[in-house]
Amino acid sequence: MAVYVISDIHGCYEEFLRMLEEINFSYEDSLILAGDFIDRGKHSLEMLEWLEGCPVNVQPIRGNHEEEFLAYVDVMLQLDQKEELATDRNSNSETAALYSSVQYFMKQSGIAVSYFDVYGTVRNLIDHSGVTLGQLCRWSEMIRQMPYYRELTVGDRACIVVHAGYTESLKDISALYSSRKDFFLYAREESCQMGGKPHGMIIAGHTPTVIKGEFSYHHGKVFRYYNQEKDCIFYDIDCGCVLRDRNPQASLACIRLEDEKVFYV
Ligand SMILES: [Mn+2]
Repeated sequence: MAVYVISDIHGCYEEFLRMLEEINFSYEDSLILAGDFIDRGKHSLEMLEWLEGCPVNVQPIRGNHEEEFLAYVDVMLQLDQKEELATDRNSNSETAALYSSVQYFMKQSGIAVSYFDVYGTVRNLIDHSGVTLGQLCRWSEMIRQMPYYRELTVGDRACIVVHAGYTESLKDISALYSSRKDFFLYAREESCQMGGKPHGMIIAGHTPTVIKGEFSYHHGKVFRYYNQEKDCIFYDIDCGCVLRDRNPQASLACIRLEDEKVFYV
């Protein structure tokens, strides 16, 4: 029985399934997914569908891409209500029309359309997979149930799994962040510098370890940092799987918490 963590799958559904095989994932183990299941990669739909039916020993956490997906669906629902469009939630063509209306109203209001559905994922789901407003609402409700982090004890360490960074108090990060939530979702190098937990271990993703110049650059292997002052281990396990086409060092990583063993696919 072991606890595994995978982060930043970004629609790399096939690699994700291969990883489950690689670690021999069974009903006796548990798996925490540290967010960013969707966007950028080709198979956001498959990831959303897999998450909907995922077994109880899989615990998803939300990443910034899920948080943004929620916001896009909310904008669609708000416009539908405000303009009394009465969009049929089971109709793909009416969902497509609602999507276009959102873009139209943004243009009319002088808001850059590029702020909405930044990665085009909602558009693709509607245009290429026949997705309806009803499905989008179901997925956004699913995401709303996902916590921002999970805490568990591994050996003698308090272990936190989070998308980007963890801090116990807003005071420690208030120079750069206005809420702990923003730190959970968006922290970069501050995760090591300002975040952490005394005698703890933080497992995060968010910043691919294949990007030169980033704090976590490690040739596509997981990045590990030890903060002596806090006696806290920090891991960035986003090895940039979705960037693989452009970067041969990129891969999908999975860490087993008990012995910190890392698997790559
Ligand atoms: Mn992210």
